[in-house]
Amino acid sequence: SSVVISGVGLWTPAYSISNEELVDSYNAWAEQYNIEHAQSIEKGEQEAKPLSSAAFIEKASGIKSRYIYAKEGALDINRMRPLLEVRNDEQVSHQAEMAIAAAHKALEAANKKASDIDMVIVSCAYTQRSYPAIAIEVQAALGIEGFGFDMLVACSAATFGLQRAVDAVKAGTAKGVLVINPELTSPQVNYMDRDSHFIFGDVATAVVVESSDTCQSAHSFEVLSSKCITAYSNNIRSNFGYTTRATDEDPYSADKLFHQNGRKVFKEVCPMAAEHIESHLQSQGIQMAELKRWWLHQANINMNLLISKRLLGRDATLDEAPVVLDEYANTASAGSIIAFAKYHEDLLAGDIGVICSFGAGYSIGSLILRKR
Ligand code: CO8
Repeated sequence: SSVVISGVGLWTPAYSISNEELVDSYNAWAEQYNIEHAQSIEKGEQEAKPLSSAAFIEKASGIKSRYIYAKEGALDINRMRPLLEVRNDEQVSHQAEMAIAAAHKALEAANKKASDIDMVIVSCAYTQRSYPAIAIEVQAALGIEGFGFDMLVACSAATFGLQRAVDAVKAGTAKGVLVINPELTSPQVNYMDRDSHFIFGDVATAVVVESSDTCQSAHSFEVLSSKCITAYSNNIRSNFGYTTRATDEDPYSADKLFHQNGRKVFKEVCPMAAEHIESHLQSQGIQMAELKRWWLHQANINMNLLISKRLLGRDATLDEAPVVLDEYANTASAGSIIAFAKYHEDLLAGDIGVICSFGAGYSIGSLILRKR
C-alpha cells in the first residue's frame, strides 16, 4: 500500500478587494497623512508617503484582487486594518470557522467521515492564539477522535504539514489525517505600507491524507516523495509575538507586521526553489519533461515564471503551472494547495505533478504526486 492524497477542499471568503479599491483607499490615507504632517515633511524630518498604483501592482506581482475574511475597516482610512468581531470562549473562533469550512469540503471530496480521521494538523502562517490549539478546536467541532496540533511554517506550512501527515500514515501513527491551512493573513497586513499592502489575501484549504488501502476517492494521488528544507533569512519577517507585552514596544509598529525585502527575496528564493524541485525530482529518477503539472506557491507571477523557465528552458504554460494569484493574491501557505484544488481533476492515471512552496524562513517544501 502507499500514502495518498484523497481529497482537497477550498474555502473562499465572501468579500474581495480589487487593486483599484485598495489603491484608492491607500492613496486617500497617504494624502491625508501628508497634509497632517506637511510641516515635518517640509522640514525634512520625515518623508512624504508615496502613492500606490494598481498598474504597478498587477505588473510587479500578477495580483488583480484578493479575498478578505472581514472587509469592514481594512479600507477605512481612519482605521487601515480589518475589524474582526470579538467572540467569547463559547463561540467558534474565526480561524477555526475558516478551517472547519475547508475541512468539510476536503472530507466530502475524499468521500470520508469524521470517524475515518484520527489526526488533525492546522498548519499556517499565524494562529490567532497559542492554546488551546486551533486544531483541537476544529477536531472537537468535527467530532474527530484522536489528536490534533498547530504548526507554523509561514508560506511552507501546508507542504511541511503534508509531510508530517504522510509520515504519520506511513508509520501507522494515523489512519487518516486532515491538514488544514486557515490563512487569515489580513490582520497582519500593513495597509499603510505601499510596498506590501497589496500582497496578501485570506483563504482556507484542507487536504485528506490516508492509506491507499482505505481510499474511496474518485481523484486520488499517490505521494511518491516529500522534501523540506529551511535556511535562515531575515528578509521576510514579522516581530509580532507574545513577548511584546514584556518588552514595552509598540505592538502596532511596522516591524510587528509583515515586512520584507522583496527584491532580495525574489533574487534568493527563485534559484533555491528551482534547485530544490530539480534535485527532488532527480532523487526519484523523474525527468523534468515527465512533470505534467506544477502546483507552485503563489507569491508572484514573475517568480513562478522565472522558476519554471530555469527548469524547462522556456516559460511554463498555464496548463503546466496554473496561476491563482490574480484572483487570490498571496495566501501564504495555501497558494499551492488552491492551485492543486482547482487544477487536478483533468490529470490522467500515471500523470506526475509537484506541489512546491517557498517563502519566509526561508522554507521550501515539495511533494511529488502521481495520479491514481
Ligand atoms: N505602487 C507603486 N509603486 C510601488 C509600489 C506600489 N504599490 N510598491 C513599490 N513601488 C515602487 C518601489 O518603491 C520602487 O521604487 P524605486 O525604484 O523608486 O525604489 C519601484 O516601485 C520598484 O519596486 P520593487 O523593486 O520593490 O518592485 P519589484 O518589481 O521587485 O516588485 C514585489 C515588488 C512584488 C514585492 C516583488 O519584489 C516580489 O514579489 N518579491 C518576492 C516577495 C515574496 O515572494 N515574498 C514572499 C512573502 S510571503 C511569505 O513568505 C509568507 C509570509 C507569511 C504570511 C504573511 C501574511 C501577512
